[in-house]
Amino acid sequence: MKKRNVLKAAVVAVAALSSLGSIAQSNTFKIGLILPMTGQQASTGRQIEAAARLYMAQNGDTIAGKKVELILKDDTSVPDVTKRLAQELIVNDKVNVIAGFGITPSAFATAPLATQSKTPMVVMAAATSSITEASPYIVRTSFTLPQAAVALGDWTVKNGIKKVVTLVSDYGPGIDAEKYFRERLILNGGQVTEALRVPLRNPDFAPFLQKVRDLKPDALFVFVPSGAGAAVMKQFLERGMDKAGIKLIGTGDVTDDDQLNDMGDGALGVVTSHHYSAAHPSPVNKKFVEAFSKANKGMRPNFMAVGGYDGMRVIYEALKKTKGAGGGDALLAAMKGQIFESPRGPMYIDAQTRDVVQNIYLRKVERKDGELHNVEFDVIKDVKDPGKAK
Ligand code: VNL
Repeated sequence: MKKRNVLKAAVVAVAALSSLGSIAQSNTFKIGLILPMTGQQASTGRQIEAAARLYMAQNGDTIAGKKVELILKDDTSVPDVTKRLAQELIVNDKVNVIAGFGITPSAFATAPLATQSKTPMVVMAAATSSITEASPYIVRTSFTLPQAAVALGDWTVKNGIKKVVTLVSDYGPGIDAEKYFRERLILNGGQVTEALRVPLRNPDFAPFLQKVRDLKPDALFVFVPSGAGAAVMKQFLERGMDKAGIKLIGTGDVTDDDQLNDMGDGALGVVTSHHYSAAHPSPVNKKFVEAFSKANKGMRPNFMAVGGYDGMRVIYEALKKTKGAGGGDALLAAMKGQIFESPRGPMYIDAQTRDVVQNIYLRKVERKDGELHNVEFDVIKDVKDPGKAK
């Protein structure tokens, strides 16, 4: 008898606990943020984490009656690790959204899990065009390499640069950059005299740059991922390639705001195309840069930070719109078509492709208020990913 009562009590206690558990769970909204916090792409993780935390500090952590919880995981930019972490976040932590994804292979490795579990996946960094096609649950707030590269392909020939050597990291975004820059250059009457690809992991730029110096093109077009630009710049200058009359151009990843101010005067005059500059002259951006810097010991936000900040906004607004009810499909629907002013300028999430549509700026490195900046001098408005038309 006694034993049975104890058992009964235990059953009741467990039932109470589990219903408490489900109440607690339904009152929290969990975002699983997977980023490279260590390893070669650590600066991307640092920038995006800082931006996500800033967004939460500015907008509160209770939305539609739910407590927003950010669960940060370090994937060290190894795709198998990204996938395992995403699986744990979805199955064990029961997150409502997964976000982050520092590099393309990490995003591709995780996409099938988003589809299977119907979990919205907000890509804040990775920028290969085809990523959004890997799952109908992917929404992107960063950019695509074709978006950035096409604008520069137009600018180059118009500015008397005809013969170009391309140098890209040998994976998704590099291949996109090479292809779309080249197509546009040729369309305008220019020529790619050599296309060089360097490994993503532990690249040694020296032999490639030596080759470029011998080829003596009008310009060297570069795509390397965020964090690798300073090494390219240093070796480019050490070889005196600027003095030999070779211009350095590229997508804005090479003059990354995270590193630009430490690159020295040799970087002055480098022209790039991109969607974000910390020097973008809008009140919204000034406020963003100031708040970011203040919250992070003077750190300057780069294009990764803005992808993280806007990604949080897209998630928050979707949560507001669905009033915290509904699952992944409702959230995803509320993410599609969002239109707003980002620190980068106006942008929206294309409802069909779930990809970002935004302005692409041409910028030149200049000294401004004593610091090196990507100063915008031209804009191509509302650029859709050119990769999607194919
Ligand atoms: C990627 C594209 C990564 C652009 C980057 O930095 C970048 C990517 C880490 O898709 O892997 O600047």
